[in-house]
Amino acid sequence: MRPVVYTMSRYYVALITPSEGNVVAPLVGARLGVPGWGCQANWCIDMSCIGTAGHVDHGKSTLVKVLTGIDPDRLVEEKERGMTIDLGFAWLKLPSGREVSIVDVPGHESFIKNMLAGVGGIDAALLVIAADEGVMPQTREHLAILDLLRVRRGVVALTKTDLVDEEWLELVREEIEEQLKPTTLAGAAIIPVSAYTGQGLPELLAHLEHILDESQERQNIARPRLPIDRVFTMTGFGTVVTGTLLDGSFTIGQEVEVLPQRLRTRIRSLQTHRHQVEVAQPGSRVAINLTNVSRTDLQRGNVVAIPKQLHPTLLQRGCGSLMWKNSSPVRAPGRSCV
Ligand SMILES: Nc1nc2c(ncn2[C@@H]2O[C@H](COP(=O)(O)OP(=O)(O)OP(=O)(O)O)[C@@H](O)[C@H]2O)c(=O)[nH]1
Ligand SMILES: [Mg+2]
Repeated sequence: MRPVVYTMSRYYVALITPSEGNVVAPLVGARLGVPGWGCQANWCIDMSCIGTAGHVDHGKSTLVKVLTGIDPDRLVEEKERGMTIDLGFAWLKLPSGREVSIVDVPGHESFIKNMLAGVGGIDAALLVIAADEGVMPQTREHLAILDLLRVRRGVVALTKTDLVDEEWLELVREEIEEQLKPTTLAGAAIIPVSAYTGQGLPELLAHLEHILDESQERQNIARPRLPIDRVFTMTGFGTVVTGTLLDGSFTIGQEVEVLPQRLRTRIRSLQTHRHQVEVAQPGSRVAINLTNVSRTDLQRGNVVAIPKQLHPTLLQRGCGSLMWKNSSPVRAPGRSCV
């Protein structure tokens, strides 16, 4: 069961859910009823989602662009400032033909909330560390967040290798291994790459394939949840929301509700990687065109679900870990329950 991170002003709390059936939806606090009631648990061949992580300017977006051919920096302001501000999205086909979504996050500390919104539903992390700078504050912070979220699959892209020599590369590699040791990504492969020369990119792709093959299949308990990470209006279509789909599938024409507002609406159309689909699968990046709701009624953090399956609440019992900003997660012995 994936924990949920609440962001507060100076620290993060990951709530580890106390039983299989209870899920706290980001920013909402929604309680899912007793597990297994009225639905058959089953497992399905999944789509996978990878999230980038790493310090500002370490080359995350450039790497995503060379791997996928899609520029994840889509805002004018991002182009002007030469940095990622909000989440970016891309996808690629791995050598086996498996399609994988990539969520590209900003590295600047001012946009850490956007980073948190992006890594909630990922299967594996692509931690990008520039070889010339090595481990930096947001490398540590992003790593600590991945650790709190129990992201156990990941690979380190040690990028910008065209700027350093072999001796330096070895020193940085040792430093990274040390940083990874106390985290869920301990022992993760470190692959030297350069987005400029193309060095190491085939090895990186092969390794991503390997860790996704090993990862657990996505759960389908017929209780789909889509934490919204983007809302926009498309001329001629209306309101569209996007997110990573968890725990079930959505179908065109299905009635859904948006929480916590409890707005009833219907799915007019569904897209994954810009292709129309009839059914959106758990683990996939999904864009949902919703009927009869306005863009201004919705915001990031709202959750699309099946009517009456999730109940918004402000209280949730659970166990958590506390992480002070720019430090490693601090765990109370046996975890703290609130
Ligand atoms: N020499 C060299 N420069 C690179 C490489 N990859 C990226 N860069 C440069 O590093 C700078 C930052 O790259 P970005 O991809 O924007 O970095 P980022 O990690 O996405 O930055 P934020 O999203 O703002 O955190 C840009 O000027 C890139 O051209 C590389 O492999 N080699
Ligand atoms: Mg970027």
